[in-house]
Amino acid sequence: MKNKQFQKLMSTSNKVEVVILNGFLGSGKTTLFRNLLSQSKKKEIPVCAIVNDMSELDVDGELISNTDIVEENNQILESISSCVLSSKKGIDKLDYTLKKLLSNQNPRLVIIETSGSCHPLPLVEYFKKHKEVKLTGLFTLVDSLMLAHDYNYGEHLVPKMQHNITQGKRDTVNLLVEQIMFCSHLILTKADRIAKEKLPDIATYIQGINPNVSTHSVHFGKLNIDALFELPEYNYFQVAQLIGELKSVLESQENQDKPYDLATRVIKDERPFHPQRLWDACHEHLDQGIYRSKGFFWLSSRNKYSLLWNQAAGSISLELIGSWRAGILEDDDHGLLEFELELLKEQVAKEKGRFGDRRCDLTVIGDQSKVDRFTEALKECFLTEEEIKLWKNGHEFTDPWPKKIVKLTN
Ligand SMILES: Nc1nc2c(ncn2[C@@H]2O[C@H](COP(=O)(O)OP(=O)(O)OP(=O)(O)O)[C@@H](O)[C@H]2O)c(=O)[nH]1
Ligand SMILES: [Mg+2]
Repeated sequence: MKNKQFQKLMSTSNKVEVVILNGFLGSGKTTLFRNLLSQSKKKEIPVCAIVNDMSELDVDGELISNTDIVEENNQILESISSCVLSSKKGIDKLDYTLKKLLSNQNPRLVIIETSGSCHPLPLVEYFKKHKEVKLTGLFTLVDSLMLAHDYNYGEHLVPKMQHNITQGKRDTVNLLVEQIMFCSHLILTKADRIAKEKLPDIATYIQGINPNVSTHSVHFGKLNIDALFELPEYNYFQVAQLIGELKSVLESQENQDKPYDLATRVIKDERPFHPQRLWDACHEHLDQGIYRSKGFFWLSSRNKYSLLWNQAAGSISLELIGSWRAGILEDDDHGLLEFELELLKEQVAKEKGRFGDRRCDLTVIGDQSKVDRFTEALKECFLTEEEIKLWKNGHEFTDPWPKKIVKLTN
C-alpha cells in the first residue's frame, strides 16, 4: 500500500505543471499572461502558452505573439480560436495542442488563457484524468470595476443567481459565480478603478461564494511568476459535489447556439474610423449589455498608427500597437535607408487592401439584444466615400480621443 502511494506521489511530481487563467470577458487575463511571459523570458523559465479566443479574430493570439519570448521562439505558443475551450470541440483541440507542445518543447510550465465565456468544469474534468500534466493553479480573474458597477461590489451576485435558479434560466451571472466557485486562486483586477475601502467588501462577498480561496489584488498583471511554482495540485475533491450538481446542466447547454445569451459579432473593414463619430457612438451605446469589444483599427486623424481597441464593461482604452507600413511610406520623415524603403514598398504593394496593410478587425461580445445595435453603430463610424475624398485631400477631422495614447509594452 505504502509503495503504491509512493509511486503515485512520484508520478504526479514528474508531471509538467499547468496553470489556467480563467475569468469573465475583459477581466485582465491577457494582461497578466503577457506579464508572466515577459518574466519567464527574463528568468529563462521554459514555458509554453496556449491562448483561446471564441472569435475567429485571434486578437489575444496576436497580442501574445507580440511578446519577446514568443518572438524568439514562436513554437511555444498555440492559439485555439473560433471555439470555447469548455466545449467538446474545445477540449479536443486542447488535447491535440497539449500533445503537440509536450512532444516538441520541453516546458516546465504550461499557461493557458481561456476565453472569457469559458466554464471551468470541463477543463477540471479533463486535467483530472491527464497522465502527463498536473493542474496546479486555476486562477479566476475578477474585474473589480465591473463587480462594483453591475453587482454592487459583489453583493448582488448570489441573489441574482438565486433569482435565475427560481426562473430556470442561466445567464452571465451563473458563469461569473461558477468561475469563482471552481477557482483555486482568485485575482482581483482593476482595483485602481474603485475606492480602496471597498476592496474588503468585494473579498467578503467572494469568500461567501468560495470559502476556500483568498483574494489577491493584482495591478495590471503584475504577479510574480515564482508564485506559480509553489502550488499544490488542484484540489479535485473540493469540487466533486459541485461537478455532480452542474454536469448535466452544462451538458444540456452544450448544443445551445448562444450559452449565457452571449452573442459575438465581427467587424472587418479597410476604412478608418471617423474620430468624432466613434467617440459619440461609444458614449451613446456602451452600456451594461456590451461586455467586451476588442481588436485592431485606425483613425483617419492618426493614420500612421495601428491601434488596439480594448473595451470591457464601461471602460475603454486605446493602445498604440505600432505603425502601419502604409503609414510609414506616407510619412516624409520616415528615416529609412533607401533599401529599407524599397523593401517596405514591395511589402505594401503585395497587400490586397485599399489602404495598404491598414484595416479594422474588431470583435464585439454582448447580450444578444444589445450587440447588433452597437455593431451597427460602429459600422456607421467608418469614413464615407465623400469623407475619404476629403481626407485624401488633407482634410483634418475633429479628434476628441486623448492625444497621448499609451504604447502597449511587452
Ligand atoms: N485600470 C486597470 N485596467 C486593467 C488592469 N488589468 C487589465 N486592465 C485593462 O483591462 C482591459 C482588458 O484586459 P485584457 O487583459 O485584455 O482582458 P482579458 O481577460 O484577456 O479579456 P478577454 O480575453 O477578451 O476575455 C485592457 O484594456 C487592460 O489594459 C488593471 O489592473 N487596472
Ligand atoms: Mg484575453
